[in-house]
Amino acid sequence: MEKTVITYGTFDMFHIGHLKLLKRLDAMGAKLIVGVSTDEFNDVKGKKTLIPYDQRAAIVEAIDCVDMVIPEHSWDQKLSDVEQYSVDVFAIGDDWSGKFDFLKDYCEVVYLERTKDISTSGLKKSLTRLLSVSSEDLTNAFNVLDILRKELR
Ligand code: C2G
Repeated sequence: MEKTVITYGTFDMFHIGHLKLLKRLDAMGAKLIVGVSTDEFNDVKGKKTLIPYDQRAAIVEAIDCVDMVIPEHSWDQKLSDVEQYSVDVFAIGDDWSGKFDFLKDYCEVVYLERTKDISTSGLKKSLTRLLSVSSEDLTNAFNVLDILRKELR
């Protein structure tokens, strides 16, 4: 029997952790619905995003294994979504473990292990470190590289 699976997330700065999760969800069912958090809802979640909702949603929608993207406007829409889309499985990363057990009366609830060593916040920190390098340091680094390149010829 074909299953409908739903998940929700911000999917800011889309990365391999997001992709692996969506692919694992795809393997669980025939139809994968993804609720992408709107910018307004991210304010409620206290999440600062770099990429606006329309672009985050377009990226998720472009992924082969995703059948439908819906906006996630609030914490409270999951139950009505489960009913509206006849969802068989609600799944999300285990950073949310236990948080959505109330859905167990309406559909299967699965928490999947997060992909290690990758996160949007980690990517942002790396970017900040990279951008905080002064132009003088960069120039010096390039000069050293130039010298090394000449030495190695
Ligand atoms: N994820 C993962 N591995 C990572 C990072 C994220 O498996 N290294 C998963 C998360 O567990 C989540 C999904 O990818 O299931 C999207 O992650 P976020 O964009 O951080 O979503 P979040 O802000 O947790 O929003 O109502 C639920 C919320 O909207 C979830």
